Amino acid sequence: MAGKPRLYYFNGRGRMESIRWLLAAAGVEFEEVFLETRQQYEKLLNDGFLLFQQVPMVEIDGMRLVETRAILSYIAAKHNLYGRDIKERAIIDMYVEGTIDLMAIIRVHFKLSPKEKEENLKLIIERATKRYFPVYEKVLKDHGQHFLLGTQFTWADVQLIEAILMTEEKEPDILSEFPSLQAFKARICEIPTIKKFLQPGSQRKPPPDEKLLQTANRVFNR
Ligand code: GSH
Repeated sequence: MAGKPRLYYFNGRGRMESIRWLLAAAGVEFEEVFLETRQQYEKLLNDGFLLFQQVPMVEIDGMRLVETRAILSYIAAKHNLYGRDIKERAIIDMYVEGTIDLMAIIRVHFKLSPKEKEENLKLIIERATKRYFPVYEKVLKDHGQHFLLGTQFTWADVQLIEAILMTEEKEPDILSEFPSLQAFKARICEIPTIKKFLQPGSQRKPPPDEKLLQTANRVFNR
């Protein structure tokens, strides 16, 4: 199990995408095992590799980790992206949770009926522009530094750029009222590891589609 982290998930974004983002931002190479069949999933279950019978699962440093937040916080701590003390960690956790809640609304969009999609898009725009983005905008504007935690690049920045790009896929002008977030986005996208992850051919996944849903249904017998 030594060597590069190995990620077990579908060949799609889902809950694993933030883990891919964080590893990529930290400059860590990783391997992926894509679940395509029920048999693959049953083998993982029978081998006792999935603590709660769920993916994402990541083999890393001799462990088999499940639970997305646990995996993310381990990677963040390991690569010095999780603050310098417990107070900074608490702040990072708050910022991260905001992005997770926003992305959870976006993540389900593709599965909805046309009518539900309309409602969901309204909710995405409302939550992004009224609840979450104003907070990050104010933090950046108030301290005038490059990153959410000031001069320190952290997991919170990685989550925020992922959330911004995901939201823009649904509403391209979403940052129009947020100049500090626009500048943040431009800066973060120039960080070499992130720039590389944004290039075509990287391990970043495209927006989910019907095929991904069918694969998940097949694997989970739904
Ligand atoms: N709390 C878990 C996490 O954050 O990782 C939830 C994981 C989860 O719901 N995974 C889904 C799954 O494995 C795939 S995205 N579902 C199968 C099941 O729950 O039986």
